[in-house]
Amino acid sequence: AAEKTALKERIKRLLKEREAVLVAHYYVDGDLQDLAEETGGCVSDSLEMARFGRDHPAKTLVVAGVRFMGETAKILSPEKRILMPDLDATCSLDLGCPADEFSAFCDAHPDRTVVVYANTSAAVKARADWMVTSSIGLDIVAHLHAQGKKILWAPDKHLGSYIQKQTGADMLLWQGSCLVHDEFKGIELDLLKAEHPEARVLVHPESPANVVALADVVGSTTQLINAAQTMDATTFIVATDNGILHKMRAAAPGKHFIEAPTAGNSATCKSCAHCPWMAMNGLQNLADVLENGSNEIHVDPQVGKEAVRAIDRMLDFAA
Ligand code: CIZ
Ligand code: SF4
Repeated sequence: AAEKTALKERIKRLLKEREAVLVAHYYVDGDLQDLAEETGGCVSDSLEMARFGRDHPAKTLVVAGVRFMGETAKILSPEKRILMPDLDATCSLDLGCPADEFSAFCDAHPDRTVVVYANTSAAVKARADWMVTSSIGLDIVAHLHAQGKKILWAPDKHLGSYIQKQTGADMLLWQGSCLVHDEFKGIELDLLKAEHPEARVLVHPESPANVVALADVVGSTTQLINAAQTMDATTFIVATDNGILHKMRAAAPGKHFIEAPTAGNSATCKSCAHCPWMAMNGLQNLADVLENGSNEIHVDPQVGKEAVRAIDRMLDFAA
């Protein structure tokens, strides 16, 4: 514990010395979320992380999250230095949607408006008309559908089919999934609900349809935290990365949170609902990158220029 405190103090000092600001996702270790908050940085979902980083005057942003979040920060602020605790922290959605295959898919369907989720590489965003996050994807697709547009959606098939059902839009779906949310199980969730009839169920739409069907609230991380805070209930079952519980407990003190069951919930694996790539962010590697200025994110400037259009469309829509 003494070691941890020393490490945190060192990080705070380095952030000041380097004139850097820490931006952390809800799914990373609670210590990093606390540090971001205490040092004037930001803890949030990927949409808010991107906006905060763009608008903050610091010349260096340290992004505690996964690679696409660092890339998005770089695309929005090419003049800033973006560092990440571990450059190998990726995402199964990003990995499952290689730019060359995706580009060929788009070429085969030129009549469709290309909408991609934030969890993609810079090169995939460069091929898209729109980038969306889970907090705003539904509204943007509804807007495009109202204009009579047909949509090509990538990469998350669960989020895509959820949005398709809600909006009635014509959507062609790439078949990607999040390795964390894909593990939530409807049958087990139904049993857990029966054990806790008073509980409200909060589900992120990257989860399978039979899990989403059992939800009281379906939403992005920020929307789920708001629901936990404002809903008139004291017990919640939560189907998203369990890193979010840190913020939920702080936002809704006195309330009780239960992790939704995953395939791996067993005697050997009590909490499988945690992203292995988010978990690569820690105090030690954060301190190291601040000390050395290592692990800088680079995006090809031409790719960045093409990708920023899809992101700016979303930000303008959100404004
Ligand atoms: O699952 C993720 O990586 C999420 C929810 C990212 C985000 O949009 O904040
Ligand atoms: Fe990707 Fe899922 Fe990890 Fe989010 S939780 S970064 S969607 S693998």
